[in-house]
Amino acid sequence: MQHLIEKFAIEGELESIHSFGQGHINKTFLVKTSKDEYIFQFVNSSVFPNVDMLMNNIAIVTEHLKKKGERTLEIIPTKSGKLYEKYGDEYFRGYKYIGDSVCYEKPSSLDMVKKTAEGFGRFHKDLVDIDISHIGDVIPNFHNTKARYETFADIVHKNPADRLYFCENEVDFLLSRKMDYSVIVDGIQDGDIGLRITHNDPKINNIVFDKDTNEVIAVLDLDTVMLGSYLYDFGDCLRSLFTGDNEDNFDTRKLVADLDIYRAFVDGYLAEMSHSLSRQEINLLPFSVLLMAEELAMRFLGDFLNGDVYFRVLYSTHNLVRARTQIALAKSIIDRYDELKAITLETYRKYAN
Ligand code: ADP
Ligand code: GN1
Ligand code: MG
Repeated sequence: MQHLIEKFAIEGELESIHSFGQGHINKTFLVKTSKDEYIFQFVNSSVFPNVDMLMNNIAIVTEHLKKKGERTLEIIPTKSGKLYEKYGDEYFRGYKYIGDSVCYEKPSSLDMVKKTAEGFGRFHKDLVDIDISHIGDVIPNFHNTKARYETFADIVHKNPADRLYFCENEVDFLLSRKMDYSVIVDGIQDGDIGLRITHNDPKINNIVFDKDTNEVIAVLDLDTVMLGSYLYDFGDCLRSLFTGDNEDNFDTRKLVADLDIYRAFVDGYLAEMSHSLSRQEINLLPFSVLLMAEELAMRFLGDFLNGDVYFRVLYSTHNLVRARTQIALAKSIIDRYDELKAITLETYRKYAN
């Protein structure tokens, strides 16, 4: 790795390399030199086959954010000016480490939930006028839930790893929600829902906060930035805030769609975005959380049935446990749907004038 890192335009002498962060996809390292600190990552090339397109997207988006006065990721090019270095089958890239920052796996207060929502809301707002003509589709159909359903139903039918026996109830639940999967995809096709540049992996651990003031410094993990719907980011972020670090937990009985978390998030998001959303998008905010929980449940369960080829797993039923968490959350959202809707409209009215 030392040899690889020295191909990049870093300043100072290399002092240490440590494994860093807890993502499911990339391998991340904190690298210290005598002068500065950096983040280096092996980009998972089976998840992201077109690293050229991915790095190009990040370069365009970070340039745009910088022009808006935001702090953002700063790519460290190689000494020969490339945005990444190929190493065997893997791709290696570097960023400046955003110092005096802290990153959380889950929120410790409602204020932090609100700030997370404002952070992603501002990210959406800043990118509303970006030129999209050079931004590529890094993972086609990433949040196309209709397509996710077709893939899932096909895996269930083929049962490739012979594991269907372990999860028949979970499969039945997800297949029974088919009516949900076309709502946003069809809305985009009909033009009721805008196609925008979105983050597509909007978790609290993809934001860095100031270690002293706890204000949002920057949005990270821009690998999946591409065209999508604001609803995907809204729903996916809340989905992950509801599960916190219980995504891998065996005990789903206590998992609920917490109304205070929802209220704080909607408040933060609409503070930035209330004037940029259509009526249809506002109405679908609570639905988007349900949809993202169902979509991720299909992805985890599909991967379990496939024999664990996508998400990094630590034991053989890991993806099944993760899918059960998302299903428990989806059921709680269905139970509390009227309350979530009321909170959405009440908050919207607060910002609409
Ligand atoms: P993954 O795709 O695997 O989630 P991330 O790009 O999110 O990888 O990086 C993993 C973690 O590393 C982040 O959650 C964050 O804590 C930290 N991190 C990544 N880039 C930076 C950076 N430039 N400055 C500070 N911390 C960073
Ligand atoms: C993956 O990289 P990470 O761990 O933040 C996944 C997301 C899922 C998440 C579930 C590119 O995100 O879509 O929501 O796991 N990212 C990709 O924990 O598939
Ligand atoms: Mg991440």
